[in-house]
Amino acid sequence: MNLENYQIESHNSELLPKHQRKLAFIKEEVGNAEGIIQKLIDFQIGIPSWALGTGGTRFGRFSSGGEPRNIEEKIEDIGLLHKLNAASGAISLHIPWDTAENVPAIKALVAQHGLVFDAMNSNTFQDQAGSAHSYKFGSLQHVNKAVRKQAIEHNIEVIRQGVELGSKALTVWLADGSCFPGQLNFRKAFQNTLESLQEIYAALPADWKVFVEYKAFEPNFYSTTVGDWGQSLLYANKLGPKAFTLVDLGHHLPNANIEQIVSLLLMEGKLGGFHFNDSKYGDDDLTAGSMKPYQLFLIFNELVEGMDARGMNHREDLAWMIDASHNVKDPLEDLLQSVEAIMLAYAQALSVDRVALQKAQDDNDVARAQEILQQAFRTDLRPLVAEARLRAGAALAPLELFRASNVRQELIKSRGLKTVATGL
Ligand code: RM4
Ligand code: MN
Ligand code: MN
Repeated sequence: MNLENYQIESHNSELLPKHQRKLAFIKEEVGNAEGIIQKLIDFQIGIPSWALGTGGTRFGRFSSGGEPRNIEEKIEDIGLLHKLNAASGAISLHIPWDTAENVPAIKALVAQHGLVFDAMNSNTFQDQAGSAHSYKFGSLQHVNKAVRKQAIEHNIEVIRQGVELGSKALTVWLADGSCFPGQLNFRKAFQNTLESLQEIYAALPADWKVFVEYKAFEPNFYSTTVGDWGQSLLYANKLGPKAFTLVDLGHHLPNANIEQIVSLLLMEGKLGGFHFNDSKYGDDDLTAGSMKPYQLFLIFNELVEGMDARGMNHREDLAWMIDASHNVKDPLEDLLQSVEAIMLAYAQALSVDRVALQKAQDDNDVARAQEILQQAFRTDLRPLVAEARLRAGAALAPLELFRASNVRQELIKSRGLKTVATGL
């Protein structure tokens, strides 16, 4: 479904007077408002191709209808999000869920929607029809060399597809691990995984990166072979300069200090990418910022500080992506909310008074340091995020416009009520 420019313009003109009042107020409050707005305009968040349908759990799946039936329709959905918020300008594909058959046509469609291809994702956590070996006991770690070889070749095939599409990175998330004590020799599993990753690394084009994503548990419940940032960093360091750690917010044990992890990975030049979501218990894949918005802000605070310390480009130098699953909400509405929460946390982090914070740290003035951070977090910067959208030609209130234009009803009309998207 296409949203026309005039629809956005009439939506914006209705909301404009109220928006301008709020913007004028916040510009008085925040010193560098114009600088923040420009950074927000530049910032883009990748949307995963596997999160455009209704997710579900192993207990059930309740489709909201009109789900994209193929990669073309997934691109159209992301194009629509991008039209609404001008901040969802990248798509991340999961292979083989979203293999492009007609590459030139897919590239043209992506360009037509103003999108680019983000990191490619391999899948060695499910068995695919027709494949010779099963991943029941792991893939890159497997005790049987033939299974490892199959998984390595799949990753190299994903790189090949990514090269054709113009992607520049491969994300490897492994379900590998063990469910029971004694099942695995940890050291051998690590070494097999490392050797397999080395073969994949050797197939990377010169200008590509590989991201090693870690996860503490699930689907294996006793050990995970890339279980935390320490293990991921070990692999990344042993692999070489094109290998980085990828942080998925839902992949930590409860209460992990993710902002500290991010800070140290950046210090080491080994943070490569991000998967945003939120959780209360584990890998819940909930809407970013829906549970712990202060934590999201604190993470962005370290990201901005750490990237600036290394002179990094906020938009280009890390791969930013949402990785969520939508069980009860409309996936598109959920993604709009996630992008909004991420942009807001980024804006808040940009507004932190860094000079004052450093002084408070140097003076061991703990109360002052807390005040500085909470001042940034509690100041309502939503008008700056909205203004960035307005200047980029998008909607002041994307979710409202999404609903007012009956997008879901239109999608159901054209695609049907009982469609099922590949993915989570
Ligand atoms: C995993 C992990 C990966 C994603 C899969 C679908 O938990 O987060 O990034 O590709 O889910
Ligand atoms: Mn992830
Ligand atoms: Mn996950």
